[in-house]
Amino acid sequence: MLLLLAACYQPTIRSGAPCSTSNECPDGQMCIAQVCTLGAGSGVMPDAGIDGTIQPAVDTDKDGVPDNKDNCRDKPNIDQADEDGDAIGDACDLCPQIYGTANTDSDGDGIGDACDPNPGAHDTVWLYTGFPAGLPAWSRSPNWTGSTGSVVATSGNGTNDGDFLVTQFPMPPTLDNFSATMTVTVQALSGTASGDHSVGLEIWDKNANSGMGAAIDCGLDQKPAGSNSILYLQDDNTNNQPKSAPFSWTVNSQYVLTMSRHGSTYTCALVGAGLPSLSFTSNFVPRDGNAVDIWAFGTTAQYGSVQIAGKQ
Ligand SMILES: [Ca+2]
Ligand SMILES: [Ca+2]
Ligand SMILES: [Ca+2]
Ligand SMILES: [Ca+2]
Repeated sequence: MLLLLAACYQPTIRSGAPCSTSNECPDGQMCIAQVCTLGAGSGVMPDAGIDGTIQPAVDTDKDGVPDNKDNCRDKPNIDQADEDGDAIGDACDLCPQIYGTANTDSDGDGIGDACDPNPGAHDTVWLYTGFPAGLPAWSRSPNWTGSTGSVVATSGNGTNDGDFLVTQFPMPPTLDNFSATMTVTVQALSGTASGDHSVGLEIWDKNANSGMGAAIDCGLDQKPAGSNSILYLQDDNTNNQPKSAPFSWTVNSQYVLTMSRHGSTYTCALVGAGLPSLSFTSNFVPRDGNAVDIWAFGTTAQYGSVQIAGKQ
């Protein structure tokens, strides 16, 4: 008798529940106006067990996102953030800013080879943010706004213009070997047409802590009317030894820019095959856990993420 009852029992998931984030519903229901409605839909969230009953969807990391939709099944990441859009969530992407890299990690420190500041030594991520809550409470100039997943600076290019946001990370034992990487999209050239337009990363100097001039800049720059488009590395403190390489950058394209320091050698590079890289040595000493900022000059620039990693 019990067997007969079990065979006849065919529970139905009630309709009227909200659809999933990807507009899916249980089998037999359709997502209409974000509500699961009885119909001919073929949802995938619950799975039919071998006895015909409806089983809850598997959610290994219990973050509320079923495994068949979770871009990081073993780490809770309800936001499903994926900065580089390669379908590997930031929470488990060994290079969250670099699209499609093989997720290999030769030194096993949790930082992928393609973005490891010291590929043969153990490093830690001092800071990673995809700006999930918009503008963080960091030191900055006035002209910043934020929204979920990015921040934007709108800067002029006069004598007193230029906008910066100081990234903040826990002070490590040494700042000898580290790299800072950001994703940036210039949305518009702003300021005067006759002035420079640029974006970049900057490392502030510990011993010349007197303002924006006391730093080393790594950035993209265009002279008036879009001419002389370059990647450049420059010691601002003494305005000397500038290095540059031609690079024809444009608005509304996303770039990944990285600046590293290994001992007294500074390197500025665009991430990607065949893209330019520049290096020089300097006696600059990064000052502390506020050593790095991102900045804009004569541009409206959107920053999607910043990562700073180095030796412990
Ligand atoms: Ca997850
Ligand atoms: Ca990713
Ligand atoms: Ca590594
Ligand atoms: Ca490493």
